[in-house]
Amino acid sequence: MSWWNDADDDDLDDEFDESDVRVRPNPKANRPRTKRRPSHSDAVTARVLGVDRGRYSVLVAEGEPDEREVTATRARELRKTPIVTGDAARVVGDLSGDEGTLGRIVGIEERTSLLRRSADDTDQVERVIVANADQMLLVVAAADPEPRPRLVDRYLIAALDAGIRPLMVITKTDLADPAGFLEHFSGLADLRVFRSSQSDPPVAEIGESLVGHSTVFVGHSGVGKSTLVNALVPDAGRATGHVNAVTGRGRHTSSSTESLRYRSGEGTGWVIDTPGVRSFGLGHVDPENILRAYPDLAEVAAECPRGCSHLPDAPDCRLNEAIDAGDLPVARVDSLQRLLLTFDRRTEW
Ligand SMILES: Nc1nc2c(ncn2[C@@H]2O[C@H](COP(=O)(O)OP(=O)(O)O)[C@@H](O)[C@H]2O)c(=O)[nH]1
Ligand SMILES: [Mg+2]
Ligand SMILES: [Zn+2]
Repeated sequence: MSWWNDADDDDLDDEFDESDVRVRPNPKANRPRTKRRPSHSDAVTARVLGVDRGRYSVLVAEGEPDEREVTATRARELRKTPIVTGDAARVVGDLSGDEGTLGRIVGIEERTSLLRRSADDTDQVERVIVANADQMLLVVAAADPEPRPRLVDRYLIAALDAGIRPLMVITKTDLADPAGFLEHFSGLADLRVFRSSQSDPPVAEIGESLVGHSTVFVGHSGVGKSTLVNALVPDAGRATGHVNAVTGRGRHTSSSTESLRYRSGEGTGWVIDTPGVRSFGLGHVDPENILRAYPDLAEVAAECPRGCSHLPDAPDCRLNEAIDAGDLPVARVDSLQRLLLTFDRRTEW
C-alpha cells in the first residue's frame, strides 16, 4: 500500500496544501447532512485512515481479531460531503479487504471536532482536514524554520476554541536553544512541552501522551513532523525533508493527511500527520472558549461586566483589577490577553 506516500492528490474535494486551517468550534454548523441517507442496515462503522484520488482507506473491525483495511469509494449521494482522515464512516459493500475489492461509504457519523483550513484568495471554500481529533501536537522548530510565537498562538487558540487539548514539541534543539521562545508560553501552565533533537527524540514521553487519544500533528512545513511520526510509528514511512516546486503563490507541499497507529506497552493511540500548515484562520473564535483553558482566571472573570473583552484596556475587568491588587500572577493574565488579542486584531502573519 502506498496511498499515503505524498502522491499528488487530484481529487479536488480532498486536495489541500500548505495553507490556513482552523478548527470549527461548532461541528454542527458544517456537519454533513446524513438524515436523508438510505437505510443501510448492514453498514458498519469504520475509521477513515486516509484518502487518495477519491479512494478511501478505512479500518474495519478496529481492535478486533479480524481488523482489516478496506478500500472504499463514496456513495453518489455523498459527492459533496467532505470525508476525511479520522471520520467514522458507515460502509457497505465488499468489506473483505481482499485485493481488488471495494467497499462503499454511505454516511459519516457526527464529528466531535473538525480541523479545517480556511479559505484563501484562490480558494473560497474551507476544507476539512481532520475529524474527531482530541489532541493537537504543535510541532515547532527551535530554528530552521525560525519559531514564531504569534503563529503558535494561533494554533493554540484554534485548539482551545475547539476543546482540543494542545501539546507542544520543540524540535531541532540541537540547532538552537528554545528557552527564549518558550518564555512566551510560560503563562500557559497546563501546556505540556517536549524537547526534541535529531539524536534524541523523546519518543517514550510523547508516546505516553498519545495512548488513548487521537492526536493531530500540526506545524509549519519543515519543522520535523514526519520525522517525529516515523520515530513514533516505525512502519509509518512518512516522507521527510521533501521540498516541492515553487509555484506562483509560493512554496507548496502537496502531501496527504494520514492516521497512523501508535503502539506501546501502555496501549495504542492515533497519530495524524498533516502536510505543512502555515497558519490558522480564526474567524469565529469564542473568547469564552479560550478563557476555559484558564480555569483559575475564568473564575475571576465570571464577575466581569457582560461582554467584557478581558483585554488590558477593558473597563472594570476583574482580571485587570486582580492584577493591580496583586491577586493574580501577571504572567498568566498576560498569556491569556495575548491570545485574546491575537484573534481580536485578526492580524495576518
Ligand atoms: N537538526 C535537526 N533536523 C531535524 C530534526 N527533526 C527533523 N529534522 C530535519 O528537518 C527536515 C524536515 O523534516 P520533516 O520531518 O520532513 O518536516 P515536516 O515537513 O514537518 O514533516 C528534515 O530534513 C529532517 O531531517 C531535529 O531535531 N534536528
Ligand atoms: Mg511532513
Ligand atoms: Zn474581563
